[in-house]
Amino acid sequence: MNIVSAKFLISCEKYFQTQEYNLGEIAFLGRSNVGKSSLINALANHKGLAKSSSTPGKTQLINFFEVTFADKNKLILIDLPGFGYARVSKDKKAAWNKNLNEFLQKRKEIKCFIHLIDSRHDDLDIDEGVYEYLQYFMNENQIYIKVFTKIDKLNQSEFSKLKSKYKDAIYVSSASKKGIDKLQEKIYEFIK
Ligand SMILES: Nc1nc2c(ncn2[C@@H]2O[C@H](COP(=O)(O)OP(=O)(O)OP(=O)(O)O)[C@@H](O)[C@H]2O)c(=O)[nH]1
Ligand SMILES: [Mg+2]
Repeated sequence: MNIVSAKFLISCEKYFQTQEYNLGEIAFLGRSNVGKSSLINALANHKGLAKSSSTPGKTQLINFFEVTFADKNKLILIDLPGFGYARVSKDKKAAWNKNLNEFLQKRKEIKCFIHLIDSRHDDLDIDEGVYEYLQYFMNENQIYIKVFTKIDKLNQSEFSKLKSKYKDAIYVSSASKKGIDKLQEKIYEFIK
């Protein structure tokens, strides 16, 4: 099912500033520069909806977007600040971590946590333990999906190797649009 329209709703710094929408929500998380904002734009087929940049640390707030599928069903996509962004002060980093942590734990409307991993670097320390961290507070209505990004950067043999290593993952390129339809189908399952 295709997404036919998308709109920005709100940016928040922390959980208590968020609003209720009574829609299923999908959260995109992963390290800075992995391609979260670009993936939201590719899914929504809307360039410039979420702000992306080649400089890490672009997304600094929790951003809510509403997308509408061809059959009029709607979902919320949530773009998050990347973790591991180093070029801010220690205090700011600690505050971000606290805000992000609280948001992920309390926002029970999130039906799906999409963990983005750069397909060229599937073994970074920063991605280790993300699943375990989420498991501490996820409930039975929430699921976790690994999505490998930037697959346009892999050659055929690298791609085959990665695919055989993570059989349940989804593989996408926001640049070539490969795998975007598959991810659209997957998130459509979380319509309320
Ligand atoms: N080749 C290629 N580049 C991509 C792809 N997706 C994103 N990029 C590039 O990667 C860079 C980072 O993309 P963003 O979408 O801003 O990444 P982000 O995860 O939102 O980063 P933060 O907001 O800093 O956490 C940009 O230069 C994008 O153009 C992709 O599928 N292929
Ligand atoms: Mg971003």
